[in-house]
Order: sequence, then structure tokens, then C-alpha cells
Amino acid sequence: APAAVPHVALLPSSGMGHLTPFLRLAAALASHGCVITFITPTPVVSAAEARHVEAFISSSPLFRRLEFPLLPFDVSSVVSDDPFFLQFERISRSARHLGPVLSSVSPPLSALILDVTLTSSILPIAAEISLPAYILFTSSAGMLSLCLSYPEIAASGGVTIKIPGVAEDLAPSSLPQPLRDPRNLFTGQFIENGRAMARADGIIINTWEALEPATLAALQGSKAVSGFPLVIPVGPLLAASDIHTAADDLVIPWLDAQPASSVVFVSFGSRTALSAEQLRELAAGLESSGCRFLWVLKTKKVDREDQEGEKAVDELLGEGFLQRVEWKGKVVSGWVDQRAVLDHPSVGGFVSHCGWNSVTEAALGGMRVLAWPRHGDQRINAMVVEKSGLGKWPSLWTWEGDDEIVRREEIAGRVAELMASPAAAAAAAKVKEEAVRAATAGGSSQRQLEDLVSRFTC
Ligand code: BUP
Repeated sequence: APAAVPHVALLPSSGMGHLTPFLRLAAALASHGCVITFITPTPVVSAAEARHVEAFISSSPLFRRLEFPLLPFDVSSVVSDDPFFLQFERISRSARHLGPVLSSVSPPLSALILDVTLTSSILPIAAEISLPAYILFTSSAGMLSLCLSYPEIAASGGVTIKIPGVAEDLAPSSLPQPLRDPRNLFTGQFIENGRAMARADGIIINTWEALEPATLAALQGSKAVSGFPLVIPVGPLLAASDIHTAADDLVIPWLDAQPASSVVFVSFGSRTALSAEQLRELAAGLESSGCRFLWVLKTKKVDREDQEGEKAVDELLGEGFLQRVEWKGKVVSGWVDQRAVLDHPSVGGFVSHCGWNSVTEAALGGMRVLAWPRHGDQRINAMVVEKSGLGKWPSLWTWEGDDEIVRREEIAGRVAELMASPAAAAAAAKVKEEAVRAATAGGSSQRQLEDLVSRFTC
């Protein structure tokens, strides 16, 4: 018999971009009466992930933690140098051990929600034990449409790239870079997961009707791919638990002292390092834009390897930079609470790599965005930013694989233009209004969440 109180297990894969929406979804489900078992594949890759899971679990007695120890894995057997993609593969290769772990959970589970990157390996495991399984798609509906269409695109040789609800004929260069190499680990995973998603009980996604209306209509109207499951837009998912860090102690008091909407926030996400030359151009561009700025500077892909402190920043940006910009700019190399920054009244604009969580946080903060996509799904997400009115994307700005450097004059001009535009601020404020409406009781996404929870109990 179905449980009166739904008990849901969540299985994220790897990287903050994937973990964050899982934590947020878990909190949202708990607020709708679910008990949560949060599965942690161990060892985790980054210190940030370990910290956030820990803080989340200790924030409520409704959350339980279940460790899923991974099998050793020979990385030389696959083509990829990305530690997060390698972890997706390692989790997938440990999949057969998950069945007994899931079966042993008490009280019995009502459903499993798993990360899209684990679809093809974990869905069959859930099916074997007759456990309903939902995918959490951790990016935009635009990217979901690409993912569902890609097996067909690849089979046709990728000549015409039609993504329902997004683009009728997309240039191959707009696809995530690894997809240009069929041997890449990411490409194989992407195709297999795109095919396997059709067998899920539903695809949960952190977006909302007003942000991606055409794409959601295409997906929900079954126009994208025949026979694919229910798409459930539950966004924008709200913050789960805040973590206060040493960098926040530097940043928040500094922001408190700045004029309203005067600061541009610059971040390329938790796993993107720019080249040293591009970093120096960005520094010079910010300096000559005349705008106040707060810049989270990542130098390595995995945070454990990040160099901390002023010396490292000085070495990268050229001696004297920090002193020269002291009155109007702050550069931090550690983890800051980005959501708190984007909600701060002094922050008025966001130069972003367009990781999907960052886009949803910008929307909730009503923050105009200057999109600078770098990897993976970010280019498709930047299209959403532009189409929705949340921001602008100078489409010639470089991304992975392109050697061209965006020069300081271009950066200075674009940043100054963004910060001076009342029209851009008003358009972003409208996106915020719609985002808040979707996430408020009675809003489209709240209704979707309620439906989802009722499915767990019937
Ligand atoms: Br960096 C950084 N503080 O200092 P995305 C990131 N974040 O709170 P990504 C901080 O991490 P993938 C920091 O607010 C967002 O929720 C940020 O996710 C938070 O980008 C999350 O925006 C980052 O999806 O993810 O990390 O590049 O590449 O895995 O999609």
C-alpha cells in the first residue's frame, strides 16, 4: 500500500551545479510534507559539495543521509579530463550496488529522483525493484529539448540542428563543445541519457512557464520527441540552507557600504577557470568600465586546488591592480554565498557564465545579466537569458575551444552599458515578478510541485 507520508530518495551526481538544485528540490518537497533520504555518492569531488550536504542534513530532522560508496574506477579507460564527468561515470559504473541500498531503506521509498547524468545507468536499477523514478534535469528547458532531440540529431550526422521550442536551425558551433567529438565521454553519456529519459515517470526541471514558455509548450505538448514523459517545471527552486564563509565576511560588509544598484557582480561559476590572459583583460575591462564590481575569481576547476589570498590574485591580475581598484572593486577567490550577493540591494548587474542555477538566482534577484557562456549548456542558457529579457548576450564572446580573447575595451563598454540601462533593469525586474509569482502559493510551479507529491502517494 502507498505510504501516507511520501518518502523520497534523491540521488545527485557531481558538481555544485548539480548538487544545488537537488538540495533545493529536497527542501521544497519537505515543505510539501515529504520525508527525504539524500543519497551521497562518496567520495565527493569538491569540498564545496561536502560542506553543503553536511549543512543541509543538519538543518532538519526530516532529512536523512544515505552514503553510497563508489567502486574504484580506472580513469585511463575513458576519454575525459573533467573530474566531474569522470565522477558521473564512476557513479554509473557502481549502479548495480544501489539496488540493495534502496531496497533496504525504511520506511520503504515512494520514489527516487535521480540526476539526469545518471539516467541510463540508474533507471533500470529502479525498474528492477519497481520503484517509481523521476529525473531532475539540472539545466534549462532549452537544454532538455536539445538532450531529448540529440540522439536523432547525431544519427542524422548533425547537419540540421532543430531544437523544438528553441531553434529551427542552430549552428553546430552552438552545441556544447564535447558534442563535436563523438568519442568524448560526455557525448556518449549525453546520447544514452537522452534516449533513456523516455522511460522515466517524469522529468522535473528548475524552470517556470513564464521564463521558457515556447520550449515548455513544445516539450509538454509532446512535440519534441514522441513518447517522452511528463515534464514538470517546479522552478525557481528557492535556497535550501545558507552557508556562511570567511569570504562572506569580507563581501557583505563591503556591499553594505556601496550605493544602491551600483555594483556589478562577476562570476563564472564553481568550475570554470579563464585563461590567464583573459583574466587580465577582464580585470582591465572592469577597471576602466568605471563601475563598482565584485568578482569571484576561480583559478582551478576543483576548489581544493584553488589558490587563496591576495598574493595569488596579485600574481594573476598584475601587481598593483588590487590597490588601484580598492575604492571601487573587490576580488575574492573563495566561496561566497552568491544568492545572498544577488539579493543584495547594492548589486545591480551580473556578468555570468550562465550556469543554470546562476540564471535562476539572477531571475529571482531581478538582476540584469551580461551573459558570457563558457562551457556545456551555458550557450543554450544564454539564449534563454536573452529571449526572456533577463539580459544581453554579446554572442561573439568566446567560449571553450575558442582561442580568441575578449578585449578590455569591449568588456568595459558592455559592462558600462549594462549598468547604465534603465530598460535592462526594468526588463529584469519583470522577470523577477514572474519568477516570484511562479514560486508563490497558487503559482504555476507550486501547483506542479503539489501534483508531483500527490503522485508519490497514489
Ligand atoms: Br563559484 C560560486 N558561491 O562562490 P551554476 C557558486 N555558488 O554560491 P556551475 C555560490 O553555486 P555546472 C560561489 O550560486 C550556484 O547556485 C551559485 O551553479 C553557487 O554553475 C552554484 O550556476 C553554481 O549552475 O555549474 O557551477 O558552473 O557547470 O556544474 O552546471
